[in-house]
Amino acid sequence: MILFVMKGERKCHRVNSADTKLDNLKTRSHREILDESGYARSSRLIQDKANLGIKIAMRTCGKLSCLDSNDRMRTGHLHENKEPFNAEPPRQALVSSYVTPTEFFYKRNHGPIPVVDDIERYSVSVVGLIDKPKELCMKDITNLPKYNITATLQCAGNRRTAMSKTRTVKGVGWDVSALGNAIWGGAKLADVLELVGIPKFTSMTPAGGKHVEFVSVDRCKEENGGPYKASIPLIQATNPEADVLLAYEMNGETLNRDHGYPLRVVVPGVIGARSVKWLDSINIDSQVCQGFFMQKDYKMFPPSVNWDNIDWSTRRPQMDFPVQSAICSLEDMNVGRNGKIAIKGYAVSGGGRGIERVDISTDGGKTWKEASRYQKPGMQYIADEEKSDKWAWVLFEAEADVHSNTEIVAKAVDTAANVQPEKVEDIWNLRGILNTSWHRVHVQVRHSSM
Ligand SMILES: Nc1nc2c(c(=O)[nH]1)N[C@H]1C(S)=C(S)[C@@H](COP(=O)(O)O)O[C@H]1N2
Ligand SMILES: [Mo]
Repeated sequence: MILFVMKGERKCHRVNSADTKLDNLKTRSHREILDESGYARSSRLIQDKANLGIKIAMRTCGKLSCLDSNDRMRTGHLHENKEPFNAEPPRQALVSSYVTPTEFFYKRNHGPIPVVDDIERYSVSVVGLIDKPKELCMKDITNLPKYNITATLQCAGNRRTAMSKTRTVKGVGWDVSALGNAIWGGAKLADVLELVGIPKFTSMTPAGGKHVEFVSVDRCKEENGGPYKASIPLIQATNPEADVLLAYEMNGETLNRDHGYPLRVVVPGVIGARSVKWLDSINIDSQVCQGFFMQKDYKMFPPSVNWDNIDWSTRRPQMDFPVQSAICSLEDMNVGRNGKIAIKGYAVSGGGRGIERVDISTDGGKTWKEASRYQKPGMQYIADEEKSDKWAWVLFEAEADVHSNTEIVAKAVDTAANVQPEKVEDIWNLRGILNTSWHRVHVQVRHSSM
């Protein structure tokens, strides 16, 4: 199995809290560090919570993203050779297990990855349209009942590269692996909000709060150096069945820096962009978050909208993910021998809708047969069943007899009978999001000469 697809080398040295001398940095907002490869590293104090004196250091790099606590994965992924750090695993590795090992879980960042190292003094401020704003420390959160929720996180830009072949789109080029399925451990947001006096199933606070905004520690250029942020409706946040988590664990281990240490939001069934990492504060607001990634990005436009006529205010921020599937056992182009080939991949839908069916065609979409589906080994997957993980992907498997050059296609159907659209052209949009068109791979058969 080929696990490593390198697109560029990254060298960084660690800057830990001892090196950065946070206290000295208080007076200087910026300090440059040159590493052995000559790249300018900036170690910046990005936050000093006024009343608590909480310090969070963030590293930024001149040209390359920095390595972090889990250096191993930085060399184990296909990645973009640019900042910020984005990575996805090779297709084959992605579906080799139901739960995606953390090192194979895609990484999507809009700014440099922050270091939050003073965990004793770390806290989440809960502010806004509530009676009593509060600072919650890690203990307050870990003392709440802990839930392990298996949920697939998928970037809205997954499969963007294929969409850009129709017409150019703006955004990071992703193959089919900008998603992963993890077991997230943490407190339910509904329980956390109860700590600040917001009861379960609240759609509006007495002061008029209807949205829960998550504000992070990291800084992005799209926000003009401000923090990454996003919001979800209060009714979703206070519904324990929606399983929105403040997660401090991923796959049974402490969340690592790439994925949001020490605390991140996980909004199951919704595009990855709303699952804010490195949570800094929660703001109860009367309106939807006005941040860049809610208002000027991650919105779905029709194919007729281009950069000259776009009016961002005409569309709502994308939330639920539509039904998606992709074949992972084959690349876009394959040369194989006459005979049987294995077709394996994933299917997933948003909003907690299960996968009802995965159809496979070995003749470019003329005829179809159903693939078998599974989640946990030895347990039959049935969409909608209690035992099935409703927020998680379903892996599928089929076998095909291929005797001539052909196109193999996959399309999934969810429990609401939503089907993936046939053609990418029909759903093309200038930001290249939500490419959920039928996934096609080409197989060229080489007939052996006896
Ligand atoms: N603070 C912060 N949270 C963030 C982002 C970010 O850049 N900063 N990226 C978002 C996007 S677009 C996605 S798809 C997911 C990716 O999560 P992962 O890196 O853990 O896979 O995180 C989301 N949360
Ligand atoms: Mo994303």
